[in-house]
Amino acid sequence: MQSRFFVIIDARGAFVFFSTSSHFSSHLHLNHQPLHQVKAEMWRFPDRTTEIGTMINAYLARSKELDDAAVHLLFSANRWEKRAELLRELSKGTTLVCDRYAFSGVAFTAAKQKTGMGFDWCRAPDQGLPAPDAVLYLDLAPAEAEKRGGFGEERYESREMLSSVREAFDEIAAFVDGRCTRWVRVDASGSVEEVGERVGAAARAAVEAAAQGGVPLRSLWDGSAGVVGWPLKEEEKKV
Ligand code: FDM
Ligand code: MG
Repeated sequence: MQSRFFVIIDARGAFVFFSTSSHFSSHLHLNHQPLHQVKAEMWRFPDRTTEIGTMINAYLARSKELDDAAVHLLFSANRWEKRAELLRELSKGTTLVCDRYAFSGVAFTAAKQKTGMGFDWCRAPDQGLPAPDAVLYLDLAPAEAEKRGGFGEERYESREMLSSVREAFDEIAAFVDGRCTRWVRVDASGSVEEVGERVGAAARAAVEAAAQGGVPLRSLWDGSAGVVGWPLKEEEKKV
């Protein structure tokens, strides 16, 4: 079974669609239907469990102030510190479904509109990380997002910020779609069941398209084969 890599960008307060356990021999389920009998793992970024993730968590929870550029680099470093494990799982044939990735990194920092921190600057630190086969972007109007549970507790959860983030995502979509990944916009308005149906259909299509392709792992952001540290050496596959 060829391994695949997908990213979901979940609107704040949206629902959980995946009933994958974190064990790596679990099966990927979408909308409560087994999608494929594939070995799948659910990941998320930021990974708040590492030391870097602890700093990010404190920043998001507003208990710590950090420089905008520094925190952007921490989010990126949080992906880099998981790179070896991510590549190892892919080399073992595990399909990874990941909640947020570098696309959120670029969108949230670019949305701050700081001088000198445009899209090029925001993309730079993630250059060379593996690109996912597809991005499922769950799009929701900020006015709708704020009605959902838990909204407003963390940094960035304001209508103004999310409007700016949404515009940034449109630019990112235009830049990455067809270059290093496939960008699939999913309407995240409506009930749990409705959104679940849409995500299920989009994910099914993405998995099927990726399963046919035999496409090699590509790199952020240019789609080249230059993924840092890939393919793994024999001894790196073990660990
Ligand atoms: N976020 C997430 C960033 O600002 N940069 C990143 O690189 C990533 C992965 O952190 F507001 C933001 C996006 C969101 C917050 O929230 C994480 P969740 O609920 O854990 O996805
Ligand atoms: Mg989330």
